[in-house]
Amino acid sequence: MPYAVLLDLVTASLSYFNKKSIVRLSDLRDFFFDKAAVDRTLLGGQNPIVYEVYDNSQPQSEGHLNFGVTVISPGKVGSEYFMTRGHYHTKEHTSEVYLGIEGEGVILLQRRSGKVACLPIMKGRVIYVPPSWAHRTINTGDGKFSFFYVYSADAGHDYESIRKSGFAKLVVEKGGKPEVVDNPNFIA
Ligand code: M6P
Ligand code: ZN
Repeated sequence: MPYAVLLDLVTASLSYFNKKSIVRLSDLRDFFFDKAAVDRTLLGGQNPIVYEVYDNSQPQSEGHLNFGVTVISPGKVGSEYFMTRGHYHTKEHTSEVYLGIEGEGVILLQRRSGKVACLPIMKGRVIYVPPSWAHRTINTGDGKFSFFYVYSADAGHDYESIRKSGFAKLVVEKGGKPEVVDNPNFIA
């Protein structure tokens, strides 16, 4: 059935979602550059929430759209800002749209050819992720970074490519500011 939800554009909260995911540092060890820094934090007894996803998850079939809000906490692992895993869509021809609601961040995009792009996201900014572009969002600010997203419900998330090869670029803090640098561990 058709339905409506409210998206509070100040608090970035949804009045309804049917799937909530909480992703902690321990879930992201393979995705951060500085694994020793991850291990130090975990060994120190801390396992912070890096991001949460409030999803309106639809049947995983062609024609449906999933939508929701992702909230990335402020923080860093070594000098790398808190971020999502990032993924290609398993169905490579599917696309995605983001709308910035709160805080500041960037979206890193990359094609399998190695072509990369990096776009800032802030309140009101709409980003189009075309087919075949992997995407990862990164919180470069001091507070929460929240955005709304919509994508094909049957797209699927290919995390394994990112787990193995990483993104070609890292978003790190240098001298108090975000900088996009080459990832020395990237496998083309
Ligand atoms: C966005 C969307 C979701 C995704 C989430 C977290 O909100 O792209 O599909 O799950 O970010 O990103 P990831 O799953 O790559 O960690
Ligand atoms: Zn996606």
